[in-house]
Amino acid sequence: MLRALELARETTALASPNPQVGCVLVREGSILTEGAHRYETRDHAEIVALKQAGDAARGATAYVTLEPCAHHGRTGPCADALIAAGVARVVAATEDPNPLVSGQGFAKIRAANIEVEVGILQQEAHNLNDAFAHFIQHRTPFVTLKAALSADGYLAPPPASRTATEPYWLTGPAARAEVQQLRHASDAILTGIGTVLADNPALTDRTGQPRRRPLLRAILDTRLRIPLDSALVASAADDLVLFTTSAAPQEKVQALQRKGAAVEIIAPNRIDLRVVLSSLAARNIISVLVEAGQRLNSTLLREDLVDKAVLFHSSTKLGPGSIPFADETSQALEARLIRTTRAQYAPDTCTTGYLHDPWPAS
Ligand code: AOF
Ligand code: ZN
Repeated sequence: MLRALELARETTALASPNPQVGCVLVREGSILTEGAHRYETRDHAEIVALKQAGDAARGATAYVTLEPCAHHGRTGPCADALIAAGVARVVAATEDPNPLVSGQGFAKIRAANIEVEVGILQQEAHNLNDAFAHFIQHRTPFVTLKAALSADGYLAPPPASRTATEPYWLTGPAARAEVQQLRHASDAILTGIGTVLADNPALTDRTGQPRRRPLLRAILDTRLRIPLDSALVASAADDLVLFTTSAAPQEKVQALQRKGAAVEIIAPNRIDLRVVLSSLAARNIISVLVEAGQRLNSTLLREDLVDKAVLFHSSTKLGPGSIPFADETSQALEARLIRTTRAQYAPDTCTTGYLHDPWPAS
């Protein structure tokens, strides 16, 4: 199962909007074949492994990180394929949270008199598919709020003390490399115009690792103030969407569209975050990473739209007058998190936790 999880992990950015799934076929204590699901090539993990095994799959044990499917989607049911191949036993890490599948894949396999064991390394399997579990049940993206905080809980020095329009780095290279991994694992990144004007960020995935579609950069900009020469607009290539209102000047809308940005007018005068998330869901975006300032952080938290928080802590103090994390302090947020874990990205530390567990209770 550890190997199956590793195979699934290798499909980061290659499986969405489907789950990351790995499968290992084992016979007489040794690995026969392996498979993982990639969205582009359609075959589910089990099918990839079964095709390579051929007749040798008869009598084998299939280790899968997710319940084999029982439905007809872009492919036929994996449960049927496992039965037809004569597999003797199926070991799964967790049930499929997809209402079309959950429990039915196992039921089909058991009905064919094949032994089924569920729950091996379940937590690890859950961690891998938080976004999928959330999306498939609610049809809105899983929202992760990331922030880098000073020792006294601020996001950045006071605006007046800053000279150049470039990002202010509180955390070191190790923490910033981890942020790149978070971007790589996300379908979209979301920020507000305040951050764009203050930092001129690129908001790109610079890991160099393959992804099946570009990281979608989504910006909330009520009056469409984004500069035409900003790093975001300069690098737009069907991967930049600006959510705005009818307060946006028509000439600016057209100028931005000419530069390859999509402009979406959300409502007459206010950007409703639920509408933004629905619009992203309509684009098959299952995970959104928020890298924003005080205002968007506050609104998302107030409207209970944050599912997971990743808070990097630097030992630098910024002092009073600096930019707060949100209306809620980062300590207050941390106290509300569940399933909290801590990690070191020397010299910084990182606290991760959930506000909502995306997995159905088992
Ligand atoms: C599996 N093995 O490797 C994956 C599964 O449209 P389809 O046919 O690709 O079906 C997608 C659904 O199948 C997805 O929502 C999830 O429930 C399940 N994914 N199932 O047996 C796999 N990727
Ligand atoms: Zn399947």
